Amino acid sequence: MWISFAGIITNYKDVKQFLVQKGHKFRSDTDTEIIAKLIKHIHGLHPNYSFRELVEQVIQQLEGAFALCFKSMHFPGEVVATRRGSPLLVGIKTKTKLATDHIPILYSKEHSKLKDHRPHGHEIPAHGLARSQSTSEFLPQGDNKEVEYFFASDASAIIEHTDRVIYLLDDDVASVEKEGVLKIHRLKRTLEDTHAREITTLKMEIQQIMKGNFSSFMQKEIFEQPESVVTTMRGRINFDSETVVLGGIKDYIGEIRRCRRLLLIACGTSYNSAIATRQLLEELTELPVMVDLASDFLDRNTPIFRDDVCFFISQSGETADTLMALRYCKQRGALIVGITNTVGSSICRESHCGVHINAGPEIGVASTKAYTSQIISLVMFALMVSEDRISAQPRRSEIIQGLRNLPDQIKEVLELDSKIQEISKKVFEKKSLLVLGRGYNYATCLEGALKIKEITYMHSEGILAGELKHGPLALVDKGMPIIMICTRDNVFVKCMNALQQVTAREGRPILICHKNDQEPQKYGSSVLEVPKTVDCLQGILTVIPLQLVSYHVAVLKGCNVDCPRNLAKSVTVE
Ligand code: G6Q
Repeated sequence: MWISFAGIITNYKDVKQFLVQKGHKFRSDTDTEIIAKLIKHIHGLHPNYSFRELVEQVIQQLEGAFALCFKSMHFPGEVVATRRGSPLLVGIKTKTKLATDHIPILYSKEHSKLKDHRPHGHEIPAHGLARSQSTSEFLPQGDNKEVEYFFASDASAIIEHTDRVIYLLDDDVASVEKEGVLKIHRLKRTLEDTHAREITTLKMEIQQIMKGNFSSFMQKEIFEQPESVVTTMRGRINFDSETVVLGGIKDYIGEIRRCRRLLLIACGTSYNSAIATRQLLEELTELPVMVDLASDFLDRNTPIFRDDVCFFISQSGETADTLMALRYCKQRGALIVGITNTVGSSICRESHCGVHINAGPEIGVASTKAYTSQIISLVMFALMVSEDRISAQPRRSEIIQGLRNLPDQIKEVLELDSKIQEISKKVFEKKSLLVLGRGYNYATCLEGALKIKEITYMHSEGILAGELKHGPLALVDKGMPIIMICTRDNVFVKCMNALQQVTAREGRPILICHKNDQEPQKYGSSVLEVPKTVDCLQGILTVIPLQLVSYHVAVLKGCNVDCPRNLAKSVTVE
């Protein structure tokens, strides 16, 4: 038995105990092994079951989140794959066009009821399909019937082979049988089911998932930001007429304007993008805005109302906590808005409406370009909601022009790379690094510290400068490395105050400030000058030096930049 497994089986101890009682011996303590033993056990009890039926029996016994792909010497030439809670897609490669762009679902319960009376293999196709769709025939047109199938968690793994994919849903069981025909089964029919899975054409280019001249995907993705912010805005902002249209949300804008409050729910970097935009959302929508970490939101059983609008921000669109929070809010009747980077992801499919951030595939575990594109997507949302408010027009206009200049300003910030590399040499052997700021730059502190922690394994904390005197100031002395963000906005004076408190305790921070701004510079041990933009966009320009600091420190420490220890790109378990 060959099994490819991603995810976690939460009841594996119970299953293992059951199998041990039945006489099975285990070589490891992994949840993968119980799956192999369980299928063997069921095969022993039901030797006539097909490979697909065995897998269906197995998944009924499993709890948790998983994507599984099976091959067995008992069923040569066959593959069976299934998912629950973890992403899984099937890539299809053919020489000629396929006969259909949908594949119907076959319902196994009906099949098993009727199979005694029908020849083997004649499953009952789904009802409710157009005649052209009601076929399980999934072969290419013409003489060349050759088909190759690819099973993967992420489209970037297969894009070099094919751009045609089917995204499987929870509990779909896809089987490729001997004759090379792909079928998708489900155990039972539900009302919500669409009875067919669509074949989607990916818009991803191969070079998007290649490292090119960069040493890691993270470095490539940091340097892609002048382009990724443009693709996020493309077709959505008209810089001349100063209008913004988000196609995935426009039909819901009236409902959103009438809502009780906006809730922004996410994890990690995606949560930081919500912090980065909360103030602007409050200002332009004039609505109360709550920002929550998905895990904490669920722990609190937070009250949700039918007239709430809940945003779920997620690069992967598969993060378990975020997805569960989405389902929690949906059950309570709130409007669900998904902000994701992954077309076809669970969050994408389960939202009522949403925005694809279009940052392109992000492969490095540490999120970089997705963060800046998430901020831009939320800013565009705020601009769209406030379009009919006359008093907001000057503010909207300055933000839209700020967005227009952003790509060039990002390029300017990226030119600081070699200076940042030199600064990183001074801090990479230290134990800790504090990042201080306030206002719109507070999110940058949180995000910068998160980047440093996750890829350099160095302790780092993002601290709101207003909180300094309530505790963190005790950490400050001449040996404590500090990065401080001090840009000219409505909290500049307060930031200068915090800076002086730090220097009075012999702290010599590395400063991120505006170009040619002499006042803060005299207090810094080193200075990183960034171009000035509108306050609510400044965080995009101040976070990039911190992304680069984390990158260079990780390289200097010999860490694996793209795959930091203990972390995964899609966190599909609680
Ligand atoms: C940060 C990480 C991580 C990520 C969360 C949420 O660098 O990538 O913090 O942001 O795990 O992931 P999603 O955005 O995919 O929901």
